Amino acid sequence: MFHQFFDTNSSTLTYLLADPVTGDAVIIDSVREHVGAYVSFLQEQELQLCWILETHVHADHITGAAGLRELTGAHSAVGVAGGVGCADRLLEDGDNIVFGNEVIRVIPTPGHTPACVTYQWRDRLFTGDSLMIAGCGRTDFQGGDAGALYDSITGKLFPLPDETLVYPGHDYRGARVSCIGQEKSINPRLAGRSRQDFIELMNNLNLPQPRMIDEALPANLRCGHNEIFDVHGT
Ligand SMILES: N[C@@H](CCC(=O)N[C@@H](CS)C(=O)NCC(=O)O)C(=O)O
Ligand SMILES: [Fe+2]
Repeated sequence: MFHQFFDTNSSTLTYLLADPVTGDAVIIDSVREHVGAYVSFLQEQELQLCWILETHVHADHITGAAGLRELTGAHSAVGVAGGVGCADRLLEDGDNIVFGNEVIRVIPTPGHTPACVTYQWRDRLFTGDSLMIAGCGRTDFQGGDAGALYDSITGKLFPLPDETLVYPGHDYRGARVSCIGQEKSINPRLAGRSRQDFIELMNNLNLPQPRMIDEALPANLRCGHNEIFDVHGT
């Protein structure tokens, strides 16, 4: 079972996967403002949330991890390099996340941030801000590294079968899914570009900072808790 949610404010794509037999579910890249909607969906579909997964420490929205943990008892997980000590599990290369009879494999894809991971489940990839549809994550803050991103995309994602589906962490143009073959051939940031071309392009994007970065980064490093909660130690 598979469901895609969209947050219009940050253009974040959130994914809910579930084993239809056992009802065990995971959510990838939740957004705090939609925790109520996720919980209603889980209840309507009679699912139990097991894992709250992050593709990285987000700069543009606050994760729903804190609320989802409290309301569902699910465990949170994020790449080990993210410095999110409050997470229940810190993910490393090749780790498996099990829900019901389903397995997700963790593929580190650093570059947008050092702790970015891609989740592989069946025929699909949840690439976060590593590989986007006709784009990729920026590399100008949060320890971003254009060379590392090029190596992650071309070395770890592009070798996968062309028909592997690509579900990104954001889409700013209304697209919802792509595949490896399509991105390899027509992604304008990557197709036909050398590593050096890519680095030059990424280092000259001159994008404005995400609107919520000052609020989002510290909260996401606290698993979605804001400072007021932390002062009281909860
Ligand atoms: N206008 C958006 C910008 C968001 C943004 O910078 N997104 C990051 C991901 S956290 C990115 O990599 N964007 C890629 C791009 O715009 O090409 C906001 O303020 O939230
Ligand atoms: Fe991001």
